[in-house]
Amino acid sequence: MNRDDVWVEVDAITNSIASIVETNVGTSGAFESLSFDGSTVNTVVLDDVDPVTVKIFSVDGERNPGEPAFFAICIDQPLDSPLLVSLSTGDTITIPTVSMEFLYTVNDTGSGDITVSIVSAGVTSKTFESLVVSPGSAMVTDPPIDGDDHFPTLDKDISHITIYFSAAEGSDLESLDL
Ligand SMILES: [Ca+2]
Repeated sequence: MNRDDVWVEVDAITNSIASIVETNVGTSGAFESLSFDGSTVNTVVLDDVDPVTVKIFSVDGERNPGEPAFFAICIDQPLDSPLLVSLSTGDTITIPTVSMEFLYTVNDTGSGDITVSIVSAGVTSKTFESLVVSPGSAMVTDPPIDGDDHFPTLDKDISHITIYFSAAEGSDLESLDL
């Protein structure tokens, strides 16, 4: 029968009269003859739609070259079944029963932005009434967009550099042309 849950059900209520007992049988006011129809009746119950949302986001939206990229895959409500989530990296992670998130790390030793997307999500043997994937992908940028914990990159051709430095008083060496 229909339950107010997130899973699709197609059951029906089935019932029939099994027996009847007349308490005043044989006395005044009782039926002269009482019988019943014991055939089965079916009442199909329509399911409702309770959506579940799964999403991915970056725990820290940026990283330095060589550092891991951290993501979290979350659902908006705990489920009574483990949720299997396939990712664009080829990995499949499992959000355990009653849990609402899974921390996912890409141990990429190279450089460049890393985007991870949710390819599919589902549970074994049951179907969601409605499964929403939003947002379905997240990105960790490399190099970081902001922050001062990294060296700036040079984007111009440098043909001449002058280095200035402090010199001991009395010294006539104040700059060095390269
Ligand atoms: Ca249901």
